[in-house]
Amino acid sequence: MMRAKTLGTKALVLGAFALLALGACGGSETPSDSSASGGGGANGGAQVTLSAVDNEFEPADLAVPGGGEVTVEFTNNGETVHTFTSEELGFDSGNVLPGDSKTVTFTAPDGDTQFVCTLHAESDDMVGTIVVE
Ligand SMILES: [Cu+2]
Repeated sequence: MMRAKTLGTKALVLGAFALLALGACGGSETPSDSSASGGGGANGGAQVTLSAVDNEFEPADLAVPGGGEVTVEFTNNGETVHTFTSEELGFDSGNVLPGDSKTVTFTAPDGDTQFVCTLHAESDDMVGTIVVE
């Protein structure tokens, strides 16, 4: 008698769970649009203040943003007359009496530009620099 041999076929169930690691490292990519390219010429321009004492400007280095109109409120805190003048930029406050102030508007230059008090530039070196940032 032959005994039929039952071949117990062991089915190895391979856990074929191939985890496909998609290259996408989680997280939503936020495309950074750099649409804001340009000189940043905002409407209205910038406003800065400058004062004069006897006999110098405060600050002597007047920082202004580049690329637009700049309005400077110039106040004379000294006891003598002063001016805020730049031949290069074409403005001149004229004489500003002690305690008075005057507003001057100009277009920001490309680079640092000197300004003076016409009354004391030579005698007291009353000069300043518009520093474009
Ligand atoms: Cu002066």
